[in-house]
Amino acid sequence: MAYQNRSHDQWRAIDAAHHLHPFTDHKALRAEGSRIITRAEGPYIYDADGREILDAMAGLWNVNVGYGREELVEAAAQQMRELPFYNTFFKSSVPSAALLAQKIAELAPPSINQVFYGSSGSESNDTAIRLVRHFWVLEGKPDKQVIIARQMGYHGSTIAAVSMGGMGAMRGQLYTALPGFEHIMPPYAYGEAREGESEDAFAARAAQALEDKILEVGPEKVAAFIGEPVQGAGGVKIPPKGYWQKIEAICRKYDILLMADEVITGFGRTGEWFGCQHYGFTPDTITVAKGITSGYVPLSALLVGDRVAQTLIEKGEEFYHGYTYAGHPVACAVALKNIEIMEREGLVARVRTDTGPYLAESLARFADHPIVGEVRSVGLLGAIELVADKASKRRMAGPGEAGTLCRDHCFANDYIMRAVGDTLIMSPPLSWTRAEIDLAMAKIARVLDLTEQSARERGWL
Ligand code: PXG
Repeated sequence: MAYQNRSHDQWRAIDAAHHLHPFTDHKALRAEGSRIITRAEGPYIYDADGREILDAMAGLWNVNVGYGREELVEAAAQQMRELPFYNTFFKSSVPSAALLAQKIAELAPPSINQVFYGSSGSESNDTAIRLVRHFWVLEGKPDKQVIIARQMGYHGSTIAAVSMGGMGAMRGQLYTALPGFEHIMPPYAYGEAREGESEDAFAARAAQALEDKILEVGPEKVAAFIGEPVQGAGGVKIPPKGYWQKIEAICRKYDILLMADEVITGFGRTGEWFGCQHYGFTPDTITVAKGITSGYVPLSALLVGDRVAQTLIEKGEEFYHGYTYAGHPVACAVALKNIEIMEREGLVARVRTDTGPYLAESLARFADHPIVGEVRSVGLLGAIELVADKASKRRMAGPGEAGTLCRDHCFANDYIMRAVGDTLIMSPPLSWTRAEIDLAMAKIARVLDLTEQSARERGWL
């Protein structure tokens, strides 16, 4: 095997010498050393010591068909042999990009029929920002430029994506944020609902925040609203029933485009091909990445609804935008094979009817655990929120400290969940069966107990 010829420490030394990691305190990481993952198979990843680790994050929310899929390797190899690269600029195209666009149009809501490719969620969100603003200029309404997004929303790491995003720490490092973005409250009932407020009333209040913001900015200046159907990196924040219908109605009332960022929810995560189908609303654009190729190679896309596409196509003016790797033939060939696997194995329906409900039922058992404030899930997205006191929702320690403690217990027990603040989240491969969910639940039971014990030792409880 390719990278089995050095020890973990040797790999760590090579890595620490020259590699700057994303989202990392580099001083702390170099003191501690990275965990080097050398291979993976099915639901497991293996580190350089050969430890077998159950990966309940599917890589980074993306390895939806699981690891070790030879068919995807073959699809890439065959495409590389035949045509490793050609661009899709200057009136050229490649078959896999065309076929994938056709396939996506078939899976997406009926009014979404066009695809603009990129290589990452951030890139495709930049495409989305540029395209919706350009759309309004073509429509003769050049003042409609402001995009309204949400606090705790994650749309990527480029300057535009962070300016649009609602992550406080990231925005703090923008130093100069791009203008033209506004933010409203997230539909996060556990953290934001008032004492005694019903689900309906909270949904109405969270959606009303959009209408209030539109009126504050002026509808003639607002281009679009963007949201993730379920806020992923913000902590798997699942909207209350009716929220998306209300948001959609407000967008239509003021003639504002509705943009869905489905980088996490796209390609089956909620038990439908797209999260908007799960929640029953129809966006004007959908951003996808991650699960489109199950992460085997990078690919993203902006799916464009008929209204925006028609204007773009009919006006006949060049849209000066595009990336070298837009419609990369290898990435598109892998995506086609990935979707074929998902269809053949019925993975989306399985999440909807079997593994999704089973995950919900399994996680619910932890609701009574002394340090658990709330468990929530939709499809194969799950979250466990840690608190010191259930009634007051008081946190155990400083921001994120309990979450980090629990995550470290996960790692030490060969299990991967991610912590967002004090919320532990999971987003396992859609190929997981009940058996893998059971394995994960056994790990969770153990790490919650260990976290409680460590918290007591620290005087947090
Ligand atoms: N939108 C959403 C909803 C995302 O979750 C992006 C856009 C950006 O995609 P790229 O491919 O540019 O990273 C994302 C990515 C985490 C984590 O730790 C989440 C993401 C990326 C990296 C880390 O939760 N989401």
